[in-house]
Amino acid sequence: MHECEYSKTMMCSSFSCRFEKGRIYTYIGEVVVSVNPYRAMNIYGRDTIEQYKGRELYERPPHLFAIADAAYKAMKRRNKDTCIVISGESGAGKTEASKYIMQYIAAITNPSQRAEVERVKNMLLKSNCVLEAFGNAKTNRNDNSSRFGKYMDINFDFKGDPIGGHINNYLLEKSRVIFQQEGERSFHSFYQVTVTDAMKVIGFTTEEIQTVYKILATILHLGNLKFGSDGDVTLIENSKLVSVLGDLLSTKDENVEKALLYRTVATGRDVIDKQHTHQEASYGRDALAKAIYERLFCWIVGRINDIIEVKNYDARVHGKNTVIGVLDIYGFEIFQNNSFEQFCINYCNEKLQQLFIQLVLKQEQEEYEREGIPWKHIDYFNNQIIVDLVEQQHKGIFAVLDEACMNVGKVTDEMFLQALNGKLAKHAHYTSRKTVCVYLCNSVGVVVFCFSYSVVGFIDKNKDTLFQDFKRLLYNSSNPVLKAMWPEGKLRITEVTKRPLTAATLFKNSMISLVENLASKEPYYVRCIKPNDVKSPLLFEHERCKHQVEYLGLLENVRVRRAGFANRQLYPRFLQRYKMISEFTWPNHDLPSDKEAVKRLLQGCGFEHDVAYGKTKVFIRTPRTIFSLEEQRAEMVKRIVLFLQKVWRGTL
Ligand code: AD9
Ligand code: MG
Repeated sequence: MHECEYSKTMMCSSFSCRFEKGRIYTYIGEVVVSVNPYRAMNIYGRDTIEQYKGRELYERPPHLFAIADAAYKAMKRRNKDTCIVISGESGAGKTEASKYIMQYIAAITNPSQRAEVERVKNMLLKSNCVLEAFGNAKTNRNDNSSRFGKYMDINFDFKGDPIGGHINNYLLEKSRVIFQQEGERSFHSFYQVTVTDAMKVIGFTTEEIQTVYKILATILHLGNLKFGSDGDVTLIENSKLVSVLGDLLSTKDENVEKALLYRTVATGRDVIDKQHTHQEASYGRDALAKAIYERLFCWIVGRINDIIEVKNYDARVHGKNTVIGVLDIYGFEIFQNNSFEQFCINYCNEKLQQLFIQLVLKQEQEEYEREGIPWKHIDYFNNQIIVDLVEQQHKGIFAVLDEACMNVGKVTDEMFLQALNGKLAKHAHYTSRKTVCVYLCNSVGVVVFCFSYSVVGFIDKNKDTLFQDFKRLLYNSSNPVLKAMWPEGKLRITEVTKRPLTAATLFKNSMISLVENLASKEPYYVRCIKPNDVKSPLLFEHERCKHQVEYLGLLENVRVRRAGFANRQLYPRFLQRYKMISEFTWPNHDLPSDKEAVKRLLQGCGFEHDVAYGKTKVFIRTPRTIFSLEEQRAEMVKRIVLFLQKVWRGTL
């Protein structure tokens, strides 16, 4: 067996053994690997929170709470912005992990129970329910799949208590409102009413909530709207729906009908109404349904941001406020039929993978250099080539797509595919086998994954055209909440000149700024693994796991770790924790420095071979050494307690 294959098999066996014992978390260095247990686990309660609060990473068994605590401590002690990046494929447990992390942070902060901080914490937690209702849906991979990307900043004051937050949302899969693959559903919001409670609690007004319902109803009715033809004239078959839509959108029925059947075009100085063909009218109706849902979602995020934003905090008085960012984005997904949305989602994951590789290696390397520890470079597959293939200016797939969309006249998806073939035929990671498929090959180590996408729909989804007439219709609504969602509708036809940015460009730009933002913070990672496709708490499929180990780059992660050190601690901190296990350091040492004292302690325990001494920190190669130190410490604590009890009782 190839060495790489063997290592993967071993890694999966270890995850599998731990999974069977209910140990769903494992560390690779400071990265937490989480295997979805698909059952309720009794490991998130108050008692567990207490065990992890303020502890160092290796002092307790691997847990999400330990990572959350590490990010929190780094932020509080060093006044540093940190972030927790959660990745893994669809259904692997990212959203659940992000919620536990937030719950942990909420539980360990605000010991003095300040009312305002409690209010903020409550808002931050409740906002999740609202976002999930509107942005999540049942897919064939996950019953509660996030169909948008979410990055949430939590702001803290100088005491380390939450004072507000901000959410950035990324590319909602809005096509879901008009089409779902077999076995899937539209967004939860179309099936639930219990949302409303959470919306009320976080401060949406009754008028706002009513408008939300009206928009959902509009989308459902649009789904039933049918067009017919009378000769050359396009008609609405079930015209009664027009007045229903008029009521829901608080606008005149005839305006609704006109916007559905005509578009206003400027030809020179003249403005004329051009009738839609049957096909154009259907396209317009679907585009409207998608656009109003997307606009609703963005508006909800905006309202939540208004509610949770930091208020009344003067940095000059209270000091800098610091941030922990939590990223929960849609995971890699490959369905039977993959389209533009999957292409964007998977590109986003490639970008995050790139950041992971760079930061994990870079940080490691920098720390060894800073501390004067010898370091040997580790080779790894750099997926920058895949990221470039998608996003590079002029040559990347997005650029070719944008160019195709800019052409005047009818551009088809097939023409786009031909343009891609012309530009990328020789690219090592691109093949196009069938007429409608693009294969993006991501080679990690020796294995090559081919992700294939159908180009059908790429042009339309990228152009993302919504006729101006709809924007004007909605802006002219007498419902002020709805009107406020469509500010660009106030432009007259002759004033609209700028071509809007394409969906791909908007997404690319938002991904670039997301990665810049993450790179500016100290990152902590949670890598989620999905053990099986049937949501079973009992089944661990090794092949599936190996596949994920591969594309999450966990082997590289381990290699870096193996060549490096599992744990590092500042000398004074190390002594504070373990000084009681050595006669040279307990209760105090008389050596020239803490570094010398740590050396003496470790020599005495026989761990000399497993450590290296940096300028300010001791580096420990294997977790086993830490566990052994912890055991010796626990034994010593027990003995000291017994001794003290005897002293108190006077029985010594
Ligand atoms: V997607 O990319 O948004 O489609 P996620 O977010 O990775 O996906 P999610 O967190 O939604 O997956 O987890 C899927 C399901 O697994 C949840 O609905 C739970 O039923 C189950 N799950 C995940 N993590 C845990 C856990 N720690 N404990 C118990 C869990 N169940
Ligand atoms: Mg999710």
